[in-house]
Amino acid sequence: SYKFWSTQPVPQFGEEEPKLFEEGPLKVQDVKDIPTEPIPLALEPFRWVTMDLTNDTELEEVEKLLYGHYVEDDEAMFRFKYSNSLLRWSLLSPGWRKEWHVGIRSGNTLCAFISAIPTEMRVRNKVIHSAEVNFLCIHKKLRGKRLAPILIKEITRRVNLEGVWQAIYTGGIVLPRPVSTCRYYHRALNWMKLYEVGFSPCPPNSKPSYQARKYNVPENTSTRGLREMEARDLDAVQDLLERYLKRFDLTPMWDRAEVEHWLLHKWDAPGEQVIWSYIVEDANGKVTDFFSFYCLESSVIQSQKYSSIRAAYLFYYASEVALTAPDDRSALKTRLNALVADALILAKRHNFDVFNALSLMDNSLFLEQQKFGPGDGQLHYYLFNYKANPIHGGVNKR
Ligand code: YNC
Ligand code: MG
Repeated sequence: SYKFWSTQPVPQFGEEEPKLFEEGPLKVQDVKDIPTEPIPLALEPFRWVTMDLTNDTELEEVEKLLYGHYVEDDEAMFRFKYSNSLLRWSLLSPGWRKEWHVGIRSGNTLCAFISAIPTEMRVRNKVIHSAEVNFLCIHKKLRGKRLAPILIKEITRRVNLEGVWQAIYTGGIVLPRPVSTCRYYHRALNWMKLYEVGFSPCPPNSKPSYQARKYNVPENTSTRGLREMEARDLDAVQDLLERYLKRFDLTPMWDRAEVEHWLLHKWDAPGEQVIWSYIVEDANGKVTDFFSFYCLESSVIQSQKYSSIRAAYLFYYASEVALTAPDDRSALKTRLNALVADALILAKRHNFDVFNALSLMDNSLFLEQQKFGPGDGQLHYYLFNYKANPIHGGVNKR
């Protein structure tokens, strides 16, 4: 019953294969066969536009569309609130193309958007030059009009024109057919606020004051050699992350410019920082570990007291412990718990209300011990035009 998705080069439900199959593209095409004109937008008065996100006015328009119309939880209590600086970080990454920032205007009003950025993705032992599609958004008044398939076909056309045939995307809804499924976990840092906005319920048999105390974190970090990551750490972090991610089946492959962008992105004004990255240096000055988290606020749709929640999302991390003692899960568990405990302290210090993580990479080793609780939402990972066996991966969502 997927009218659109059943026509696309994605694995369909009911076609699951019982055992290992050969992985690869579903459909092979040639750039010369890709239309050079946009997909027809039959509906008047709508027209395609390419958004220039280096122009603050146009960036602001995307920010405003998402602010009012992007992803909400099931009960419509919270909505993702992507700041201008977070959008710049997400969409102006190395190799970005203006043509992949696609809007639909009605008159002068931006009423729909979809985007892609280039990324090298490794699926098991194959590295695929691909696109990461994100920020599909249609104005609430235009829902249910089959505009989403048109946006998806148009971004596909623009990506294909660059000779890119595979894509990765994530979503909360089930479509044909997830290659991986993760759950969000939440660790309260400011429990009382999360309680007051309706994010964290008070369990029966508990009291708000007890809950608030349960989620207290120490004042100071405890890992020796922990400090903010700097430009001089780039080579070491790139090397460590690459070796660490080899342990997973679905990962990005970052070159140096991407490591710099994703981990050390600079901000223009106070309050605009999007990414926090830390490294651990041993007595010989060697980088042995690193971790990072980014800031994504959520609007609280109805609250007298608070307009938003400040959430930190665990991003990439790596530890030499996983590589020197690959079979010693307990050593890695100890190390990751120490690192994440410090990440919580740093996030609290930077005024975050909650710390989120997905059930991917080695996160199962610390989620429970660090008092993360499962959220209700699932996040499904999809590959476009690529057939792959089910995966336990390490691709973080932004
Ligand atoms: C979705 N999230 O199933 P069928 S995530 C993909 N991703 O098609 P209409 C989606 N497809 O079932 P509406 C989807 N949501 O008939 C719906 N669909 O086959 C499919 N929400 O279209 C749906 N952002 O226009 C159905 O639906 C068809 O008006 C229905 O619009 C949907 O960014 C949407 O959640 C999501 O703004 C735009 O509800 C709208 O309801 C909305 O009638 C709030 O569409 C915001 C929101 C989605 C966030 C994301 C990743 C998007 C990935 C898109 C797929 C990319 C494929 C790869 C392309 C490059 C290929 C190369 C190479
Ligand atoms: Mg529609």
